[in-house]
Amino acid sequence: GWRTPHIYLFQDFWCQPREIQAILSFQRHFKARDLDIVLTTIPKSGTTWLKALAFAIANRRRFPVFEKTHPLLTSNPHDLVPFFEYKVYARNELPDLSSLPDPRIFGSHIPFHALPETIKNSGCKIVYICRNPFDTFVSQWIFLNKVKPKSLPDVSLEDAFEMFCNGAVGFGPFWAHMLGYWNASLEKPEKVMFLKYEDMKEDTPAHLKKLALFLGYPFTLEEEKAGVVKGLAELCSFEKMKELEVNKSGQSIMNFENKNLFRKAEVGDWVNHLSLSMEEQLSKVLEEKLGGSGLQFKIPP
Ligand code: PPS
Repeated sequence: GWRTPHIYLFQDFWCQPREIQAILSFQRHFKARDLDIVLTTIPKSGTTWLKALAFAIANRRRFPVFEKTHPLLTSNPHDLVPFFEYKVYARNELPDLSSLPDPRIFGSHIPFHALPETIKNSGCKIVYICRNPFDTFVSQWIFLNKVKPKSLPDVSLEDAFEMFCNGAVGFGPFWAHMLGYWNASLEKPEKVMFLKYEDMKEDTPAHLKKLALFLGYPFTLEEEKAGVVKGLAELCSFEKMKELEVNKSGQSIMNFENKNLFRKAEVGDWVNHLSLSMEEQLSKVLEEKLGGSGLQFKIPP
């Protein structure tokens, strides 16, 4: 019987067989440009948010933040910033990306070690957003049960948790995914930026300024005075995006409904789902796998 998702270890990370063709095509055929921006995440750690923020920042001359016709008001971020593996390379034909205007912005869940050399060797920027594994796990588990075929039974919290702690989760193990980008950002801070979901939530404007500077589109003092940083944060906020018509209906990633991308967006919601022994088990995994790396999470309580 079906209890847990069927995923396989491929190039040292876990994925579904249907994703492999597109991943290989992306690795073989993509040619990066110096002005490209590549946003990377493990699923459910803030991908949709980061896509919205980077799009709004890098395109704000073409699409001013306060304009009533801003694309983010009528399009889901995953349509404006496509995933390499779910959209760009997921078709039978190779895409023609040469005519796309700069800056081209793409997303990927692929771990750092599996990114094509062209991305690592060009001047393009990589931004990674990392979320604490407790909330990421809960968000993944709830999402999985929402989008799985109705004919299949729900995956239990216990089964999903065992897989997560063993590393068997899409694009994981999560610790290897995080450490790959964490170490890359320490080695090449001008190339790879490492953001944390919890920090971004705590002080969004400060992180937007850092992100804009890193991407090469720093906010001017004039913009700051005119409230552009704050306006941009509001445009991309969970509260704003969740209520947009396009995000209440419609589909962006494969056959998933956009509304499933917006749930609670809280830090620490995991306490409502995980038992004390689960908390202990996952804490132990974090200590074992991330201890000594310098990568830590601020999570209540
Ligand atoms: S995906 O499928 O990997 O692209 O999903 P991802 O966007 O990474 O993760 C979904 C979680 O992010 C929350 N979310 C947001 N947080 C802050 N700001 C904005 N704008 C935003 N949009 C989505 C979303 O609610 C999911 O987290 P949970 O904890 O499940 O609510």
